[in-house]
Amino acid sequence: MAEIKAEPFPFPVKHDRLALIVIDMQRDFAEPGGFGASLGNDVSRITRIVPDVKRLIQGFRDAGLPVIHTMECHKPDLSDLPPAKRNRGNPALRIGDEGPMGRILITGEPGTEILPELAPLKSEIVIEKPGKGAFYATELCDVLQQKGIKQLVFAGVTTEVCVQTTMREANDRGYECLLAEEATESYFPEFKAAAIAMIRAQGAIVGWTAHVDDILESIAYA
Ligand code: C5J
Repeated sequence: MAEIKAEPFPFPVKHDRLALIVIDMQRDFAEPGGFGASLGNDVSRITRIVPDVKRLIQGFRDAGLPVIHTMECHKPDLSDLPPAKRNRGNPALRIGDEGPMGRILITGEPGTEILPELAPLKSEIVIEKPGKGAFYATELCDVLQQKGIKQLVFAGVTTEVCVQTTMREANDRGYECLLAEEATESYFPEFKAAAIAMIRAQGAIVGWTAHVDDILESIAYA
């Protein structure tokens, strides 16, 4: 059986069942003036992982494997935004407010878009999600079932919020999950480290973690 070098033990990869999920690599989380910055975060941490996310995406495309992108965003009338989410955190700009890149985290606004360097191909699926987890109130489950996907490699931001939430949702639905360590980031380095540790603890209780190079080497020979 093929394996990817991973922690806490090798990931038993089935290349014909594998997809990449790139979580929320949006301008609103990565650029000054966006939602992440309005919460007081240092967004330069997020832009630093772009080269690793890009080469992971390219590796999956070159191998002919599915790449799925997600975007955290809401309808312009905010009907899918619970007040509890909108009011949380006392940010300088709330979701739906007009900011320098358009309305914060609203579908179709410039700041909500995926970073241009990581833009989805027209043929790739983009899941718009109103929650932190990508399975909540989306078509992701149906998409994965239609494609026969059973294993998911995760990249994107932030490690301990939308990435970890989605990995836990996927794990509970029976998917084997592998987090690409250099292709995920948090505004808080200690939270990234803790998320990685808790994901792979207790015999991969949520999933595995691996280096981008080891994942790319495996899919190059798929
Ligand atoms: C957050 C995310 N952190 N994509 N969203 O609000 O992790």
